[in-house]
Amino acid sequence: MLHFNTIPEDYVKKTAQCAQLALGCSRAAHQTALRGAATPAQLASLTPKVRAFVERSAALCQPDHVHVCDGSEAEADALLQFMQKQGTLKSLKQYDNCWLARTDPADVARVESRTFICSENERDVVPAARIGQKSALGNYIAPSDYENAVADRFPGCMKGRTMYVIPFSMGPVGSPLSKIGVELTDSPYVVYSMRVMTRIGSKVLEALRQDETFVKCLHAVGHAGVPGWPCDPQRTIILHKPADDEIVSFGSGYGGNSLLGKKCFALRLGSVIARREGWLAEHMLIVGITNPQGRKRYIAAAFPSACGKTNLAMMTPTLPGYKVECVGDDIAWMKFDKNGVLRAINPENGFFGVAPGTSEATNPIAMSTIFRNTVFTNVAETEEGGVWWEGMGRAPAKLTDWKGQAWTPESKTPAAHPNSRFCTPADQCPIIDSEWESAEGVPISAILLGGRRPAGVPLVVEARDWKHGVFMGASMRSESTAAAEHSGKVVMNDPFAMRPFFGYNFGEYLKHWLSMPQAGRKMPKIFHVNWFRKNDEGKFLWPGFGDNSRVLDWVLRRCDNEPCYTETPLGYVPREGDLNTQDLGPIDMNTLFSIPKDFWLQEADAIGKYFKEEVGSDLPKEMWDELETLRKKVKSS
Ligand code: TSX
Ligand code: MN
Repeated sequence: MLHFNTIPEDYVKKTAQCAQLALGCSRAAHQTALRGAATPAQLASLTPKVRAFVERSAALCQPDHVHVCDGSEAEADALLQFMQKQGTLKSLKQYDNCWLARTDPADVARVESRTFICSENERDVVPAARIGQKSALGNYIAPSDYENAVADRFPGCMKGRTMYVIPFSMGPVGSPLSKIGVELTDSPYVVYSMRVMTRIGSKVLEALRQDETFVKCLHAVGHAGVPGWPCDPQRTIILHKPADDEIVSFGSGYGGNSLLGKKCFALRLGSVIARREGWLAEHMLIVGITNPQGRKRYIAAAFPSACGKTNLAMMTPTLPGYKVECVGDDIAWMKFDKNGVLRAINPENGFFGVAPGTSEATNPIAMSTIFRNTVFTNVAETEEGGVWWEGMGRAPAKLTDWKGQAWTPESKTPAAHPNSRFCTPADQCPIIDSEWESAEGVPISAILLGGRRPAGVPLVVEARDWKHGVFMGASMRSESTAAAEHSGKVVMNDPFAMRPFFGYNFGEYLKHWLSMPQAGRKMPKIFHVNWFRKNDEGKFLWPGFGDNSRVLDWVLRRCDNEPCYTETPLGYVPREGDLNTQDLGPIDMNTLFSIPKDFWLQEADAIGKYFKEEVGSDLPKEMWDELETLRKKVKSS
């Protein structure tokens, strides 16, 4: 795509003429912002590759103006002014520099069915068992279909609009673990969100002068949608082409569909780059944990959606003397250093967290992070110019719901959309870790995997070794609200919490994980946790939240090789008395750690069926061996 090697004759001239107006025609506010925008000198100051990308994309999309983002405060102010005039954002008067956006009701979440990975060979993307069919582990698109999808949507799509050029860094600018992208978008909401979620602007262009490598990200919202929220849900498509370091997204302005640094770059393309370069791009939070002796360790943890990843990343421990600090809540880029230590960075610069369920009770740290310099999307608004959502506490008598309609506690629909979000700077988090922007990354002692498992799965299990840990990741499942056509909850496979985010064949992904142990490397221990086991009456057996520090305490003691464990068919678990439950009140530890034989024989069958039907001959033999070991151990238990 983007085979436009030349630009229309008059394009550079036109851009030059309009340089003073780049944020959108003759509005005074934009003229302020435009000082230092896309003057011919600035276009010329782009590195040749960035300039070529901008010019051929502009030739394709035909924006009225081009604005190169410098990342300044003045630029941010101008974007806010413009978005208020357009009706995209409104000020939330109760807080400092907080904003409310309401999307088109048809543009509220990532759309997996319209998200594709492009490669010459389908097998690069889809495991053997699913070639030519729909795969749960990634949608394939052929290069010709990719080009057609672009050609059907992009020509002239930015007419009447400004194309913003966002140079952004995933990870601290200049860190050897960081990567640069350039997103071209016609959405000022995307620009403003990208300046929260990533590092953007001139400092990134400067870094590009040392190394010209960047991921090309092209995004346009389309011309349908509601006033203030242009989008085109019927034609939405999100395309990734790893071979060309390219992402193209059309029709959606929301979240992971449009903030292309996050899921598209940091996970989907990131996983492909990581495999090529020998590191890991994972859907994991990162936290620092200091024990009562003052010893600090870091862990990374992968959980599917609705397991409270952000809550764990900002946890307030109940165990005396423990301290938890946050490095990141969603993505970890991890690489073994020359001393064999696994080092992790959070490639993001902010939190794009689900609002409903966030409260003083579930996550007081998030609550003290988000009420300044934050964009809220699709939450409810109070009469005082504040925000409200389900799970925050008592509902006010009168609200404006996420669709802009009057709402009262008697209303039958939720006031906030279930996928409503806060977009807030990470450095505002009161427990942000002192090393969160460390260029070399933080050392990882343990990797947690987990899921929402109402039955059968113990609170915590340590993998016997790395290979067993990879099997635990491959066989991860979690209870989730099923697709709209089903009712109730079902347990769904979500290996490594990466199901929607694999950039390449899942079988190859497992082989990559299996290749990590190498001479001189100190391998982190791997654990599986489940905060969500219930008893026969449907009551949670474990209090969760800050009391999860008791599990982390055991995990870290295991990292010190304390012999505080016993072997089970599933792996190592705490012996009676090994888990610190002081001051907890009664806990049914027997049920919490029970390993029901019938359940686990069924679970083994379900895992085997999944491996066979979704992966087939691409599944590494080691995974079949691990499944057989599990079966044998459960049978003889
Ligand atoms: O985030 C959660 N965590 C991790 C916290 C660090 N949640 C919320 C999940 C939705 C996103 C949890 N919910 C956790 C948990 O550990 N555990 C549970 C289940 C649970 C809910 C309520 C209680 C106990 C367990 N107790 C009372 O309501 C009193
Ligand atoms: Mn996520």
